[in-house]
Amino acid sequence: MRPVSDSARISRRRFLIGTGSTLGALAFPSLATRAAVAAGTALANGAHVPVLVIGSGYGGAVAALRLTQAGINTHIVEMGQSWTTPGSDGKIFCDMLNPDGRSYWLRTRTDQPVGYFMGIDVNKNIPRHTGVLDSEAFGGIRVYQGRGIGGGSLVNGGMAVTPRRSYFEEVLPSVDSDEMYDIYFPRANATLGVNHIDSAWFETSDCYQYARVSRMRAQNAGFATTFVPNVYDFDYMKREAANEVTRSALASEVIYGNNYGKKSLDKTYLAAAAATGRLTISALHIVTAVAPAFGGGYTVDITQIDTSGNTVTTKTVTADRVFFAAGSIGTSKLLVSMRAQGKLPNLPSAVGEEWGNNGNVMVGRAGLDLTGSLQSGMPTMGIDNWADTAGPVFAEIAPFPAGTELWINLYLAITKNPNRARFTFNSSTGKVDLSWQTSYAQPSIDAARRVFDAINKKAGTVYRTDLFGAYKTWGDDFVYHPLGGCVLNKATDNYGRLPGYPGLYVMDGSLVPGSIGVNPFVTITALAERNMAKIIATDLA
Ligand code: FAE
Repeated sequence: MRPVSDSARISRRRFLIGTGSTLGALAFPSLATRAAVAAGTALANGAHVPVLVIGSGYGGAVAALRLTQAGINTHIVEMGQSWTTPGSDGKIFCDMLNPDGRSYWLRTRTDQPVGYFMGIDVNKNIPRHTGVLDSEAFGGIRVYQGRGIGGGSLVNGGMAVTPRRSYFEEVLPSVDSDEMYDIYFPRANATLGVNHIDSAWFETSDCYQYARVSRMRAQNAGFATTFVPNVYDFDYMKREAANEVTRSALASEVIYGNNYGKKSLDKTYLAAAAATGRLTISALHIVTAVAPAFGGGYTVDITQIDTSGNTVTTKTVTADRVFFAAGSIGTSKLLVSMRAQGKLPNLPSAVGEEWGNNGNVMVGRAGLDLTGSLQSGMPTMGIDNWADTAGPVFAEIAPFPAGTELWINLYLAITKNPNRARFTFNSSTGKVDLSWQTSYAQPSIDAARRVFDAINKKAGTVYRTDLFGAYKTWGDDFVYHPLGGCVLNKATDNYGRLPGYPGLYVMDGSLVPGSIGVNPFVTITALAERNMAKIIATDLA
């Protein structure tokens, strides 16, 4: 298989999407930056499809592209909405500073990752809507996830990092790393549209002042820094800075979506899949159950919702094959509850195990360094202390795009945290619990301290203790990088097939056992490319 061409990647293809009765026929958006949607027909009750993909994030988008290119009609069922229609302000997504109903998934109040300032809760009341960022709460952790056609690609910071080979081999020893680094990582990077910042521009642009001062402080304390590639179009960002185009990354757009500049999956993998004419998508459709069907294939129960989260109708369809790509949380929850409820009773005991937070912990430093009132929402630099065996850390230098000078240096540290949690079905609530406890973040804090204590000491600066609560230094109770729960070669075979259930596959971040040492979407994409190549060649030939 070959990667899609550049023109396929960046052209605005039309999705065939079933939006159900709630959205009706959608007009072609006036904004030329988002993929267009032609109203189609959502899956009808009783319908049969050859392949049903649950979720339209990285795993689902790779599956959809490679299946449709192989000539197979594919239907994606996505619980979030399509993000193609501008709101009353003419924009599809709201920015970080002015969150409205578009920001959060079915909440009446925002739940910002950095939710405090000077120790005061800065969250805002918002209308309840199927917004783009979900903050899903379990007992000991809140898990941020993207909702909508494009999944996490809609909300994330676009950092596109190929993991260190030695750590990849440690985490996924059953995978042929030659193949990954020769074929599938390059294929994923090319198809995602990964690009690099112009380093000369970086050195002079106001919007990366925050990254330059954090680099300077890290280097002064003896730490190495590295540029990080991104799927945000850096040429577009340059033109934003020059006031030639509408601002997005430079207009505090991140975590609630980007209106311009970011090559989210709806403009890359999903656009290319739609261009084959073999992809259809049902948005605002939540898969609630999967079970073997009489006579072969699987029945899939679906709840269709409106944009307020109310049930519109329920449907049961059948599919010859089902790809679980609902993300680490979504896939694990579905499979664990199907096993407990006797719908997929033979799933292995490894399903639901080995969930981790990629060692995520967030922290801010205060000082007198000017970090800039204009900050690009797209991070492009990291502090690399992974070689420190006493506490490996790769810390993304994160923006704090408040539109005013706040002297805040913010970081998302990715650490090697050995703690893992388990999903279990709770028969009294009918929900799936996750056993992670906030105290499990301690190894991450300890590792991050090895970097930031040293930086603070050298710079004469201190931790901010006001951003994650009153007198709370560490953002240790939420995660951007959920991984695991259905680990490759343990819960599935070595290519994502679920044992005992021919035609059921897992294709997302749940395959990666809890940690990958860098921001994870390139790994999830490349692993899905590898697995799909095998599955198409052997199961679907
Ligand atoms: P994901 O992209 O979450 O897609 C799953 C899809 O399934 C979603 O669209 C769901 O709405 C849908 N779904 C779930 N349950 C159901 C159901 N029952 N029925 C129908 N649909 C369902 O999964 N990673 C990086 O590499 N670089 C970054 O810079 C970065 N920044 C981030 C910033 C934020 C704020 C967040 C939240 C995440 C960030 N990530 C970043 C993580 C990255 O987005 C994440 O690892 C991937 O999106 C996971 O890909 P999956 O395909 O596993």
